[in-house]
Amino acid sequence: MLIKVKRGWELPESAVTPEDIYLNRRQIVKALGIAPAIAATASVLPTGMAMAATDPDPSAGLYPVPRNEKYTVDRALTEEKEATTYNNFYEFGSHKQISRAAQRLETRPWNIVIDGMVEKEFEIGIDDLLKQVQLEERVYRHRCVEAWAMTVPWSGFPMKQLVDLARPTSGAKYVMMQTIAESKAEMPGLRQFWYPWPYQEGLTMEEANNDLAFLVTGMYGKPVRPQNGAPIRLAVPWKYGFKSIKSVIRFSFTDQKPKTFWESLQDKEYGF
Ligand SMILES: Nc1nc2c(c(=O)[nH]1)N[C@H]1C(S)=C(S)[C@@H](COP(=O)(O)O)O[C@H]1N2
Ligand SMILES: [Mo]
Repeated sequence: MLIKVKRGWELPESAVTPEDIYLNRRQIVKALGIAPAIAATASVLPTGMAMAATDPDPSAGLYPVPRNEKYTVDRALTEEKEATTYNNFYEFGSHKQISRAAQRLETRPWNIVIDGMVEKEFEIGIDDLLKQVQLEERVYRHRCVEAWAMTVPWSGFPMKQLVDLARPTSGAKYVMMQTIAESKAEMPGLRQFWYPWPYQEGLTMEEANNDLAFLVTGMYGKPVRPQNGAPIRLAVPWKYGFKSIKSVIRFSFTDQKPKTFWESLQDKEYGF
């Protein structure tokens, strides 16, 4: 097993003052739309005002989607319970038991920015994006550098469909992706300031257009869970798990090789 970072000096999460009482930017935006009068007195706002992950997901009706039999693996599926309770998502903590904490992630509204070397930069809401793509199910295996692996029936669409919507210019060589990192109350791991937030990953244009590169929006016939990267994450089965960036809010097309989260921490063990 590879050791990612020296952990001995990390602050235990319990030693940090909880910030739940503060309103984060997204909550403020949403609160303003609903009740401008109370938005001023932030501390009395009920936390349930913004959509919690436990609310009905507006995309729930889209699943299950037909399985693409071209992509299956010769392995038993990982139990759903396991795939949704043993996770890596450092924004919620640098251990595997982040699934409960991840329920705080507000997955609606969820706007995705497409920018950089594209014909025209734009922003699109996840539910609008879902209307413009063809969803299918694929069984992929992903392997973490820590030597555990999962076999999961993901639902989503080939990343090529997003590239086509984005219309990169001919000079674009890479696509850089970024995970949301707006609120420490929502994502307590962001308090671990020594990590290079936001989580960032990259693919070459060739990799992004490879039919295997899959943008995941569902799993086990349901919308993808927050702990697994709701509402949209990557799955690139020919790479280690760390490439499969979760909860993406930005796809940026560029001719510069993007810096990636793990590479900037330990480039010997985590290549591009
Ligand atoms: N934003 C973000 N994406 C991430 C990570 C992370 O910490 N933050 N961890 C990566 C790693 S190391 C792995 S192995 C997979 C784990 O995905 P899973 O929890 O759905 O199995 O997510 C990847 N994507
Ligand atoms: Mo990983």
